[in-house]
Amino acid sequence: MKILLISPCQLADQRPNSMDIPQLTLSIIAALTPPEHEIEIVEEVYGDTVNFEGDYDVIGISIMTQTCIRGYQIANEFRKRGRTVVFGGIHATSMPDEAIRFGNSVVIGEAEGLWDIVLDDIKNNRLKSFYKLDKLPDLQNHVKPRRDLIKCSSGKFSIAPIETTRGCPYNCDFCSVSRFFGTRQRHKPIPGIMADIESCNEKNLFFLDDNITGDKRYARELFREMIPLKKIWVGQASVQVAGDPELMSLAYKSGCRALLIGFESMSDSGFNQYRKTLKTIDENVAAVKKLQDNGIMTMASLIFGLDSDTDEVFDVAHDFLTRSKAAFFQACVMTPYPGTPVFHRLRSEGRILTDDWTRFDASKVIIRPENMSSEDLLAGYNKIKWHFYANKSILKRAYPNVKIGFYEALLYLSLNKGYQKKNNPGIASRVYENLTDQPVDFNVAKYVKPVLNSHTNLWAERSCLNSPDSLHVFGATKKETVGSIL
Ligand code: B12
Ligand code: SF4
Repeated sequence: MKILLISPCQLADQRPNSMDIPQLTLSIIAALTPPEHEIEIVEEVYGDTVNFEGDYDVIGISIMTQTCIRGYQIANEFRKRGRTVVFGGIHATSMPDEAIRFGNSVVIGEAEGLWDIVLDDIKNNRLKSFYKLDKLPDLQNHVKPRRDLIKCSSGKFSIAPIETTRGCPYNCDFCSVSRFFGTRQRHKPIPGIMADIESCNEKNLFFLDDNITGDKRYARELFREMIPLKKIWVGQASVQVAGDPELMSLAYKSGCRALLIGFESMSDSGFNQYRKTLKTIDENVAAVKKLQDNGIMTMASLIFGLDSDTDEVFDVAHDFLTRSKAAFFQACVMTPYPGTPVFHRLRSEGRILTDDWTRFDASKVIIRPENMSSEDLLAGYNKIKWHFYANKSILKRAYPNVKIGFYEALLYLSLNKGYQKKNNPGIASRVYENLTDQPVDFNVAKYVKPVLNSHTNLWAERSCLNSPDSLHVFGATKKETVGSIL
């Protein structure tokens, strides 16, 4: 069969600059595809165009919440032409009843162990609406991604995405990761990762893992093995890494130059709620400095609009960023992603202002916070980003970061200037709300109407309009059974 895999990109104004890191997802699905099939990949974010007239047998679309509407539009076009559409990805997993209205089938959760069955079922005309494994796949048998099918350069940088683990033990209530990938970290075997890295021509690597140092023993071994490869890499870790001098030193030697650290909350009660952060601002400042002393720059990731936040949170965050001289800053607005406890709480309290999924990108105010107005959240969010990426601030924060070396100085300056351009407050210039005559009922048909074709099953038509409760929770306590398909 001829298969087209698509990663859609929703908003026209996000296309050129929003994502500098290529996706690994579609190249993994391509690698899971039996060799008898022909595969093409389209990443809209890189300007690839979808050929709706192509003679494809199967269209696989990977959707995140903010890209799902575009994914549904693409699916409609293919279904008008009688093609078979299969959805997968974090949004399809969170909202399978929604996704099935636009596709012939939905893969809930990870594709390993399912994708070849889906293809076999399509070939034999017995495709089911939903496929889901009862247990998380074992990454010991992971496949080597089809890197020949993806682009690894964007703008000035050429960077290859690498995945070593899945799952996160922290289970933050606003995040879908531990609900999707489980609360226990699963690892890919290190020899396979080394072979994958060695096959990358790119000097620079990006580790997709939510917490590359989550399992310190595994991380130490991985970093030791990486030293002779002489790559440069960036990744994401929890702040606890700064408490382990040996791990920081090994990370640096293996090529680590910057880590995104999710500090998330800057308010006192938030510290308690999101335990992965250190207790006080002083401790967090000290952690960033320790990383700098070990040659590693920090991208501090903070979320604004948590229930524990008052408008004072912006001053606390500003103080933290100024004192720590963090190299980069990822400012997120609290976004209630479907399937998370925060979604249910805010929805039941009527605090989600829009059900337009395109606005769920963590950079737009779409909620009424508990302890400040939406307008104050927007103003504080815009201001703190603007201050951080002002020329004066870039200069003030430079020294401990650029002293690391020439390459690091270049990275510091180019990323800061890039983010300065991207973080123009104009981008998030208003609070996003539904029009007054449009209820926030999560009926996506307001934004894109499903097209029916001969494959559409009655169940999909009768199914409830949405079920944001449906994200399957894989917890450590869940009874693990042999994989079965719904
Ligand atoms: C790395 C990463 C990034 C990187 C790179 C993204 C990229 N190019 O891949 C960067 C930093 C650029 C980024 C940006 C953003 N990200 Co991000 N990112 C991640 C992260 C950490 C890993 C993604 C990944 O590659 N995972 C590994 C792959 C293999 O997993 P996967 O994509 O889920 O695919 C598997 C299954 O889902 C399934 N599958 C997926 N698609 C399909 C399709 C078919 C047909 C089938 C059968 C199966 C299938 O099979 C795959 C293999 O099992 C995730 C968290 C996470 N752990 O997933 C967040 C995550 C995906 N990001 C998130 C967000 C919000 C964003 C941003 C909006 C943040 C922002 N404000 O800028 C942007 C949006 C970018 C965009 N695409 O428009 C959220 C999405 C939430 C949601 N419900 O949509 C996540 C889940 C993080 C979170 N804490 O909630 N991100
Ligand atoms: S926000 Fe980060 S630490 Fe919290 S559950 Fe998500 S991935 Fe884990």
